[in-house]
Amino acid sequence: MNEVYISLGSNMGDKEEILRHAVQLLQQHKGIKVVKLSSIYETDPVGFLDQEVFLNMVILVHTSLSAQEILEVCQEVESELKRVRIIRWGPRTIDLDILLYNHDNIETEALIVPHARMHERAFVLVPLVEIAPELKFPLTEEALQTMLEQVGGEGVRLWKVVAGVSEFVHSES
Ligand code: A4P
Ligand code: MG
Repeated sequence: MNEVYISLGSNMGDKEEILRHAVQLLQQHKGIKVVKLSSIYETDPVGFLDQEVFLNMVILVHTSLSAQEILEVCQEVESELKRVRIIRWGPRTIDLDILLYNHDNIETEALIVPHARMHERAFVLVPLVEIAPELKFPLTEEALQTMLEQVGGEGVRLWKVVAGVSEFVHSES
């Protein structure tokens, strides 16, 4: 069984419903079990600034799939949710990024894990540290908590506490 942390972000339409739908689609996959969800955070856009605020969260899944297979599933979920992307780092209905796959370092043409920019992004580190406070970054063995302290939590606000996986997946907003 592999432990995979995935970051979800949305800043178009009914963002909470889109996050919920993405988690539902992942959960429905027979090789994937969603085991933990962070709270949902409202976050100021990073990169391309002139766009709506995001809702971000991080989930932990247990899976029999390889990292490449998980990437493909994430991309299917993204296209299922009709992601429209015009500008790099610009608005998107949903973006799924693989943050960590076990403690592995992966570098292929399609996939870099740990995610290349996760260590500098409060919108990733705040929810990740919430559900995995003990975790260390695979490349440096630095505590994620320490990395978060260096980045600071600016622009990331707690928006909604999520009760649990089944409550989140089955409730309606
Ligand atoms: N790829 C490589 N490594 C990975 C990985 N670990 N997980 C490749 C997922 N994909 C990975 O991604 C482009 C390619 O990255 C994929 O084909 C895959 O093979 P994409 O999702 O199609 O493109 P993108 O989303 O525009 O780029 P990227 O790099 O995912 O964007 P970022 O860097 O994730 O930035 N501000 C806030 N507050 N909240 C956000 O969620 N998100 C972004 C997106 C910018 N600003 C944001 C947020
Ligand atoms: Mg992406």
